[in-house]
Amino acid sequence: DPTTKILGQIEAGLAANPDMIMSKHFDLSYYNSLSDSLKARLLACCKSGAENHDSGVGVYAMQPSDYDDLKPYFDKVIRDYHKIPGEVKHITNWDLSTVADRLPEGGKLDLTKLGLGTTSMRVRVGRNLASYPLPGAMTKEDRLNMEADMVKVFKELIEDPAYGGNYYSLTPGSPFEVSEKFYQYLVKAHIMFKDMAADTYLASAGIASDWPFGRGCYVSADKGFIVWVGEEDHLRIMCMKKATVLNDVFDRLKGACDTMERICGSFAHSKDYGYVTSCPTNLGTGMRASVHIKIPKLTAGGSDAKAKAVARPLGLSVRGMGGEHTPIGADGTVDISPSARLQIQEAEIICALYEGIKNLMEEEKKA
Ligand code: ADP
Ligand code: CIR
Repeated sequence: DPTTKILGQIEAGLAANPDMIMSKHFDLSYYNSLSDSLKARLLACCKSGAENHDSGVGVYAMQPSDYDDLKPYFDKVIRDYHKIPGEVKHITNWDLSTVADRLPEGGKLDLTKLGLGTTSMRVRVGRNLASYPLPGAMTKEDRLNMEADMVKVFKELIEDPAYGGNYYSLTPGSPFEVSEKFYQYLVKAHIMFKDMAADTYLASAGIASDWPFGRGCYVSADKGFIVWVGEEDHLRIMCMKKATVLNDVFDRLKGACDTMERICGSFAHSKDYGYVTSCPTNLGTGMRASVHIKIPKLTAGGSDAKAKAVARPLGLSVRGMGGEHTPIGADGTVDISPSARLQIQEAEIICALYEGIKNLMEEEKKA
């Protein structure tokens, strides 16, 4: 019986990895109090951690309403991961004038003031459409329909001189289909996402199912504005630029998100938790603001261990040159981003990135 099997896997997961957030907060008496349909929904969310005992989190939402409908469970998961002691009440705020005291004079977060030159900067947000199940519960037909809906949105952008550009699809037979070679070029250029089927956590959750159907990305004419379709969230909306002023990518993303939300209709949102994302780690802002910076001393010997240990108390995450779970650059270049996503405002995240880079550069000098 599949229910008995997954309950057994959750119990075994707790024994194998007592720190995994999914199994740590799984309460059998809460589970037993639920209707049959909510029971099935809760187990579907827990499947990735049940099958992968090395998960840190182990849970993904399957429906936009899961966080609210299964709140007694998800609230514990969310508060544990995001280290929020009290009630979660997320607020969205992109207005940099509200953080004026944290901005340098003139309001520009200019990396030349920190001694850096041209730097690769990127800010992304995860967004989901309220009209489809989240990626883990989508059928192949849902994935193809959602991509078709998005192609209509991108046609509007492509015709708008402020955006222009192209849509590239991985769907076999799509009129926008690109070759395997061009897809690999897009991945290397940091434009397109990696093959999801290779990620066992996403595969167990059903998020990588039907790969590569319904997957693609829109790229603006100047390549600075990109929208992923069909990765861990329905949409990952991002701005990228090699320059020195963080405001450039942040301000452009704010405008582009407003445009997307106007054309798509409102995105999936929770009253308490903000923007809904598949993974509870991204909930709230769904935002990751990153730079590629060189810290050769903190990465001496090719290991990221020291950099991670120094970055953690500064509220920063360290990733590799191809994103999460990839190696750092041979010259000591890493991907740095503020770790917080929830109960922090968008305007605060971009300040935290600037302050974080400053602090990390000081640690690099001392090392
Ligand atoms: P996400 O940021 O959406 O959580 P990843 O960590 O896997 O996902 O990164 C996705 C892609 O974005 C990777 O190719 C990664 O190298 C690229 N990337 C992230 N930050 C930057 C940056 N500051 N400059 C250039 N590319 C970046
Ligand atoms: C885990 O629990 O380790 C995986 N499910 C990944 C969790 C981190 N979230 C993410 O990459 N979005």
